[in-house]
Amino acid sequence: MLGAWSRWRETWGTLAGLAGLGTAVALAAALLSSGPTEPELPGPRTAVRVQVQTETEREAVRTVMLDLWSDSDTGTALDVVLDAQGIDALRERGIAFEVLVPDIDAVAEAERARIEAAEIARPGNWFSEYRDYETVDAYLDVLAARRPDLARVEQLGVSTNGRRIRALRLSAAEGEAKAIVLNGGQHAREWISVMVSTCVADRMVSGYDTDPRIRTVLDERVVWVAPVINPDGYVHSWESDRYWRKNRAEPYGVDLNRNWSVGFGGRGSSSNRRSQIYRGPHAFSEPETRALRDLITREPVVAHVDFHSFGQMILYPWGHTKKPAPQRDRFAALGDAMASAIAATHGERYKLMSAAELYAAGGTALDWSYEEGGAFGFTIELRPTGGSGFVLPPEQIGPTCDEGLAAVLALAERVD
Ligand code: 0X9
Ligand code: ZN
Repeated sequence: MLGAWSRWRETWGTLAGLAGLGTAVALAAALLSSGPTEPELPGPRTAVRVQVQTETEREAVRTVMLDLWSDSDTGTALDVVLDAQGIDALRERGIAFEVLVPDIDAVAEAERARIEAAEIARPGNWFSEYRDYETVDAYLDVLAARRPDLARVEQLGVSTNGRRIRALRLSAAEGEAKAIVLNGGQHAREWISVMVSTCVADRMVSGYDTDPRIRTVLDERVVWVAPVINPDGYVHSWESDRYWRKNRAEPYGVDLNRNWSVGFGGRGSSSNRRSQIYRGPHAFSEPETRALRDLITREPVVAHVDFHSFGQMILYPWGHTKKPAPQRDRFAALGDAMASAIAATHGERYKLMSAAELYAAGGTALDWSYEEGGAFGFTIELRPTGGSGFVLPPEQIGPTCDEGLAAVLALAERVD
């Protein structure tokens, strides 16, 4: 679970602690004779929301940031991760910022300890805590076994490192029916997207007999739910680096949400393999994007929701260009219905806009779903708006799932 950064800090902390009194004398002598030999301990990695006024300021932030959590072309806010030197650099240049998470590794470590303790205690509700890849994957079988008349599990593909990518197919329709595809976890660190996808499937299975809206949707449609589209990345985020985003293709991973073919290679994606938005060598170079593409190609899909976090936003095409999509007004109406349905559950606001209005990015899923998949493709950025970022308190899984389900029902009832 610890990231490389935390491990490094821990190692030096331990080494410093292990240096007992006897060695301290020798160390002091060495320091006096040849200057400091022990490397400085790195300070915490801090997530901040920066207000940039000019392109020069934006560039200055880019050069010192360790990671980009969320971007914006139109607004002035950028969420980035900085070390102490980066924070000093902003202060020196007079760039305003607000701290979101003072020490992101401490937050990840607290989350890890909490999950470990919860596993030992093993209390009730499956959605009271985040679940790892194997547990989520096995839960698809549990749901299918609960209602074999409604649900079955299908394998969509196999990840780079050989993990299966599976989906739950939900329907009570007889004969051919239009399909709606939901997925989570394109980005490994966005754990809430995995939990919300799984939870929406769970609610549909358990609500079929009691909720007339769910019954109608499943009587008339097929709903496909693929909660973990990037299993290797998700496992890596659980086991090694909480803030891992990409898949695990050698050597540095590919950003799956830059690997789709529409607008591939365009703005907001990178050819630098180390970049967090590295698009891969060519469109659909990755088995994970191919798995989801093949499902959408072979099924009569009318809508696709790609769940992400964070920011509380509903995004519609285009993402690769600021030009309006042919059915922009229809997208906006559907998005508006989803945003209202979300607000009606817990009063939370999800902003509606085209993806490129937020920032242009080539090779994303929603543009492909629309142009090539013939579906109304949306990206929903789940909770929170900023705050704790990717590490969302587990008490918010249930309410965020209420929002996801409300959005999906509102969409399913309106597309044909
Ligand atoms: O950048 C992404 O892939 C998505 N945001 S995230 O913070 N979850 O990584 C948003 C993609 C939406 N598309 C565009 N903005 N074009
Ligand atoms: Zn994402």
